[in-house]
Amino acid sequence: MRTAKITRKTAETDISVELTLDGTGVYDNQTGVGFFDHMLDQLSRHALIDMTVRATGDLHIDDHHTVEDVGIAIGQALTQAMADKKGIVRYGSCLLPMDDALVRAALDLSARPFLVWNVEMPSQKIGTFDTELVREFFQALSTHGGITLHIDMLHGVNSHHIAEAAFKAVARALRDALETDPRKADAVPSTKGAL
Ligand SMILES: [Mn+2]
Repeated sequence: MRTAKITRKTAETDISVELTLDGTGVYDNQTGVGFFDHMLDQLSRHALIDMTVRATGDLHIDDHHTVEDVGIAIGQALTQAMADKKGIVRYGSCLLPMDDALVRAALDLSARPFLVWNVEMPSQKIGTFDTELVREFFQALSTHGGITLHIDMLHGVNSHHIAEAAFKAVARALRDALETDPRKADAVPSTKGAL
């Protein structure tokens, strides 16, 4: 079983993340940011990664540090759980519709962090949540998970749908990329021999 546990404490946030990559999408995410919990639940459910997140952050300032630092911790946990990446498919992509929103995610578990973010949120807020924080989360996830991550919005008018479609698209792409390739289960999927 590929699992990881990360704890990360700073002056701004105190976070713990537990992941089981070969899970069934069982989740228990509590960050104090309701909409963000809803998005983390989607990530878990649609990647079939069991995920427990606890975060206590400086929400009296805003949600920024909490969302970014949870992204860092989940990225670190992914890196730890993937370990030597032996046998993984490595690449994944998904074109995901949610009502008006259509979002494409394509990723490479390359150990080369790179985020392409081509998403425009029509509103600044979803409830009390700042929509710009969705990008901050994926930037942190890409950097600390070592993921080349392209997220493109093809269509969308509702920010809740757009954000949720982005999380679900990345989740489905991650699920495929993390799967073991039975034709090459004993090898790292790179001509370099390492990722
Ligand atoms: Mn929703």
